[in-house]
Amino acid sequence: MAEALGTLEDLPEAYRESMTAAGVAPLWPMMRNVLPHGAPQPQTKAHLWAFKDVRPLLLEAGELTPVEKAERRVLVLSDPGRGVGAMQATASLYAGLQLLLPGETAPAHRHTPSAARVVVEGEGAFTVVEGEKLPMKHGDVILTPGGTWHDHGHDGTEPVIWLDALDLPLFYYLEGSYAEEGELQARRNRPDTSEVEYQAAGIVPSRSRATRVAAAPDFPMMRFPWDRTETVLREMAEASGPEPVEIDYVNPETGQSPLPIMGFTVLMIRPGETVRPPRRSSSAIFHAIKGCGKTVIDGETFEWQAKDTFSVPVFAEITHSTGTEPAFLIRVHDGPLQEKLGYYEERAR
Ligand code: GTQ
Repeated sequence: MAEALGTLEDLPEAYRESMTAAGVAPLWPMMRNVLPHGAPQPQTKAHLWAFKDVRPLLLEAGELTPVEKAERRVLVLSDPGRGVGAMQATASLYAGLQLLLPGETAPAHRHTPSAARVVVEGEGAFTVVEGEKLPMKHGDVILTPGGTWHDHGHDGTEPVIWLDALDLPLFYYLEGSYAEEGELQARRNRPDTSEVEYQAAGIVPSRSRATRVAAAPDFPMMRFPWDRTETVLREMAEASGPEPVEIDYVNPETGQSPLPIMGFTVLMIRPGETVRPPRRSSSAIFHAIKGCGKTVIDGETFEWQAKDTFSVPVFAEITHSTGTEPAFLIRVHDGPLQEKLGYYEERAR
């Protein structure tokens, strides 16, 4: 067992002042902060944002702030471990709820961070990414990869709300976050690739054509429609044993995560089922697409309903359960980033 390390107070006042004047600081009082033993000590605090609480505030923002004054009309889900106003829900993940009213347009821009949207409420909105028009239906996951032009529009009659997840905190930390503004994009006159080339598993365009089909070649499929995900999950639940029913969204050309930093899974919790995932080095944002249930996170119980969102810190011990109806939880996580950095880890419990 290592000895307790020296503290700042152990050092003579005059020496501390001389260090400060020289612009240096001793490592050893901070050693266990920057390199804690065994596992990280996250600043992130698990939190649930109930849709019923945020929705009225978002609709009020629709009256108070025209989209022209907002560019993106978003209420950011701030990690309570960092305080309201923090532009992050976990260390690496930003989450916000965005409102677009009928007839509004959120202008075209592109930025270094990547984004993904999960449609929460309302019909008729769409996102255009590199000219590809992606319809936004309830539960759909829509990608806007870093560097791609994107604008949002709305042809429907009711407000549309979606959850934004971005890898923005990392880019900001790296001093690599910036945006450019552009003109609204001309739209390709065809359905998005999820409705054509990538509508069925195991079928992809022949390689020579693949690059010509995609609006953004590294991101051949930028919309993951909800309906067929639910169908697959329900059929997996019927056909499989007691193991948890969970799917990953992947780039259909590579089988890898569809974005470089963020990954996406959908978990179906069967009626009466309890799911105990391993402790993971990744942090996550969960969003309930359908159903209700509860999740115990490091001993704290969060009861959630459809359309609620909650955050989970790194290495948390979590247990999900549900009542008499199946529930569907999407999980946005930073596992792909951690895989690339070579430290993604799961610990059995
Ligand atoms: O819709 O492009 O929540 O650029 C934050 C930054 C949404 C967007 C956010 C963004 C967007």
